[in-house]
Amino acid sequence: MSDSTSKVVLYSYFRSTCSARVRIALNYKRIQYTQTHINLLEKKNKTCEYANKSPTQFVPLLEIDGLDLIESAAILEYLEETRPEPALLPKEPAQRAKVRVIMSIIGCGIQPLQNNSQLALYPAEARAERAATVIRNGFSGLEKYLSKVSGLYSVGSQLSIADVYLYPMCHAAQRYNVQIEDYPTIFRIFHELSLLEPFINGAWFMQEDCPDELKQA
Ligand SMILES: N[C@@H](CCC(=O)N[C@@H](CS)C(=O)NCC(=O)O)C(=O)O
Repeated sequence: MSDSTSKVVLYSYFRSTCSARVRIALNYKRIQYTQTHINLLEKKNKTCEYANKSPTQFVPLLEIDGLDLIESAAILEYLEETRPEPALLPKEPAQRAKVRVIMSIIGCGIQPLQNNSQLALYPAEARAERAATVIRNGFSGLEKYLSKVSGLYSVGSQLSIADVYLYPMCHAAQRYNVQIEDYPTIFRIFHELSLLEPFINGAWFMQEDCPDELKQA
C-alpha cells in the first residue's frame, strides 16, 4: 500500500459515543491512526468542508484504504472484514447474531434518540432528563437481554463489537446521571471493560480534544 492509502484518519469528537466505538476497535486491532477533531458544540460538522466529506455530517468518519467510511456499524464491520485479527465478531452465526442484537439495541434504539440534534428539539432545561429517560428505557431491555447472553463480556466470554458499543453508552449514561448500578449485568460488564487498555484509551476522557476541566470533574 502507498503512504496515502495506508494513512488512517478518524474524524471524531471526544464525547461522541459513535466515535468512541471506532477508537476502541482501532485500538483493539492495533491499527495506527490519527484523529481530526470535529467540535460538535461549535457545529464544525455543519461546515461545507465537512459536508463534502460526510453526506450525513455526523461523526465518526474513517479515512482508510483510500475510502471515506461513515456509520460506525459499517466502519466496524469493514475493519472486521479487512483486519479480522484480533477478532471482534464471534465465528458462530448464532453468537454473531447476539452481537448484532446488542449493536441494534444501542445503535438504533438508544443512541440516536439522545444525540445532539434530537436533544436540540427539546428546551435546553429538559434535555438532560430526556437523554436520561431514553437511556433508562433502553437499558431496561438491554439488561434483560444481556442477562441471557453475557459471560464475562456482553456475548459470552469473547470481547466483541457488542462491548465496543456498550462501554461508551455507559459513559453517556453516567453523563446524564443514570445509575448504572441499577442494571447489574450492564454494570458488571462495564466494570470489566473499564480494566482494558483499548477501551480506556478510546474513552472520552483520554482524548486530546477533551477539555481539562471535564477530565478533572
Ligand atoms: N448512526 C451513526 C450515528 C452518528 C451520530 O449520531 N453521531 C453523533 C455523535 S455520536 C453526531 O455526529 N452528532 C452530531 C449532531 O447530532 O449534529 C453512527 O453510528 O455512526
